[in-house]
Amino acid sequence: MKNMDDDKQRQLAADRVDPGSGPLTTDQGVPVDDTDNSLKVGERGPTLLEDFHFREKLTRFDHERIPERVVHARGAGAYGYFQVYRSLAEYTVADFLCDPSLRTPVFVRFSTVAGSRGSADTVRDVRGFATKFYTRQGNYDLVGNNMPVFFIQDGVKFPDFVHAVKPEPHNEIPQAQSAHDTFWDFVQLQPEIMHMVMWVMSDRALPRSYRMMQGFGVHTFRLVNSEGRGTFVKFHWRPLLGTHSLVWDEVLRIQGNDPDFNRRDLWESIESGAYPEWELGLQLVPEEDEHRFDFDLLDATKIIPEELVPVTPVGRLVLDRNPHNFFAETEQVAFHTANVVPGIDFTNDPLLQARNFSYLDTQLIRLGGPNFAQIPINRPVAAVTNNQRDGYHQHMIHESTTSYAPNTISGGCPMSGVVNGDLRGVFQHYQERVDGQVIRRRSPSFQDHYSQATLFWNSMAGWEKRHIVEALRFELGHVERRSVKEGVLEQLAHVDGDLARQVAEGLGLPAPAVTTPNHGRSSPALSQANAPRDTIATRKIAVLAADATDTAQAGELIAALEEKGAICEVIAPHGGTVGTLDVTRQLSATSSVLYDAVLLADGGELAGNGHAVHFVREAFKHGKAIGAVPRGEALLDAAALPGQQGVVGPKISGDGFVEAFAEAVAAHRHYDRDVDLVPA
Ligand code: HDD
Repeated sequence: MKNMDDDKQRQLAADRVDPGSGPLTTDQGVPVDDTDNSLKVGERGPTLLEDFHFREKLTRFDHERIPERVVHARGAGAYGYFQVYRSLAEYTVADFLCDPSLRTPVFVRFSTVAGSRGSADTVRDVRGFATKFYTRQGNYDLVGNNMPVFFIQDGVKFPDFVHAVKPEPHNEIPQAQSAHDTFWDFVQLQPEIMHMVMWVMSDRALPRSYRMMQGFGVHTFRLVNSEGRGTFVKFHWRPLLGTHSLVWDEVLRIQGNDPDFNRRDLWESIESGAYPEWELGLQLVPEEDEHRFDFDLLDATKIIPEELVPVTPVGRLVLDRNPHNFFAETEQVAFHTANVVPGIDFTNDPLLQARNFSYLDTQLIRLGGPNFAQIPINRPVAAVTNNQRDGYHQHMIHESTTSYAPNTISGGCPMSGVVNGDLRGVFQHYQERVDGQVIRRRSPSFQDHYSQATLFWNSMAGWEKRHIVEALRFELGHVERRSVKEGVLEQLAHVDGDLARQVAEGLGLPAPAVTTPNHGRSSPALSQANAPRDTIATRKIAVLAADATDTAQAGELIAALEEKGAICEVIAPHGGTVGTLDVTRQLSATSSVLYDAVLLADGGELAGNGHAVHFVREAFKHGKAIGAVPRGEALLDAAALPGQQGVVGPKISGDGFVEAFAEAVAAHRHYDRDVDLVPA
């Protein structure tokens, strides 16, 4: 069911305009006779200043751009709803978390961090996962990422970190990449980054889809119940489709084939009715347990291992509606960590404290003044009543004669929401006693920078470790300064000696002499190898076919796979049709990297087609499932694949084939193939 009629959509409907078939007008509503020729003195003469339409049109064009976000500039968004499974009143007074019958409208924006607005989607980077809940008690923003930790511990380092990872200032190179000297120079000098470096060098930084990645609030926040009791909380989003990644070589090729890969994927799945879904999970820690761990809950470079505090599922998020206008909605949406509602509060995490300043501040420049909360996408569905009035772009016409408090002239309005001492429904800051010396120093409880980086490394499957080593070799291979590489190797040696040795070997540098012993602990929940792989829903399967294909048989296979939720596209040497099948794309106009799996519906002609052979080899190289009907055997032979892992057929057919192939596709990737031998 499309969520057409929630409070937010009803509110937005009033702002949506359809220029329809009306006449062309100026911004003042004056009909225009001709927008193709400027007003001139004679047909070949100079243009006149009095051509107000021409001047307005150019002026508006000249001012069309607003500053892109200083980080997370590239993104894509969608509307949906959130619904809690059961009341969480035991922990919080937040209305939207206490009423299971309530569907709270949301807008979610996914993003990459380092690249500019026009950069490619598939880069090695963290992904933003920001959710605006339009609750009845005002807007609540959960501004998270797809990784549960962060690069730095104190927000005062954020400009340094961002300057280091962004393109270098002298030549603005490289775009949307961390594989350069300034980033790794920062890494070698700022060891608190090492846990996050492990995540960013892992496949988590290459999500297959926004719909197939986890989200995390990162910080420890606080839930507050009606008695004022606080509970520490970490927020987790878990995708129903599983957590899946691309592989590095594929990522590089997708950048050229479809720079909008993740954006398009989100858009198309929502348009097709395959609405992405996440489950919200909470890790809850009673206040009295604050110091129970060997790390500090206030340190955003640390997770709470799920083996210590399980993630309790509490609700679901569904995205079911694309925006109507990218600029008006996705570009102008303004998130802010300090947008909280009663029952959700902050902690003294110094990173969070800095964010609570920075997001409001950045919107003032980005959106041009203090009234940005009136922009339709940002406007709460809850009533806004206060004395904040003037400033650029005020859209409301406030009619009261007063704009101060207290007053008698307006009967004291707007007045405090506290009626007869009843504090329910108003935001009350959590009452925490804080004592301390004014001091510019990091807490000693923030000093262990390596244990959890090691925990992450130890928790990885063999192929995940291999990918991390390859990523570090690639990144450091692009660093020019030997001293920087050596500094990073020394840092890696504190995470794991073997890791540092393998990376050093790839770089042709000596392994660090001093290594820190590995503590040997692991957390299975951290490995993507342990994530569920039980569905092929929305996986894209390329069906390679040609004129001689038995299209009746291919059609049946396609129907059986689509029945399981897969999306099949027919790829053939030419466009139009092959037999009874419509060709989605001709071979020369697409690439295997845009698909999750390949079905060889034919062999003969395709076995002699370089595009087809390359397609199969490349898919194999990237770990994808390959299915072949008996007629596809010749193409399989031509591809000369070194190994059978994840290759189904051509000897089995019928239902047995469909089931075996679906299982291979659901496994997502077959990483243990010997792909170095594949010349794709
Ligand atoms: Fe941030 C944007 C996530 C630390 C300052 N951040 C931004 C967005 C996401 C995050 C998802 C994009 C929101 C959107 O789609 O519009 N940021 C995080 C997470 C962090 C984090 C999960 C650590 C846990 N950020 C962080 C710090 C600071 C900022 C420490 C500054 C002290 N972030 C910003 C910003 C941005 C932003 C400069 C750029 C555009 C915007 O806010 O609206 O203010």
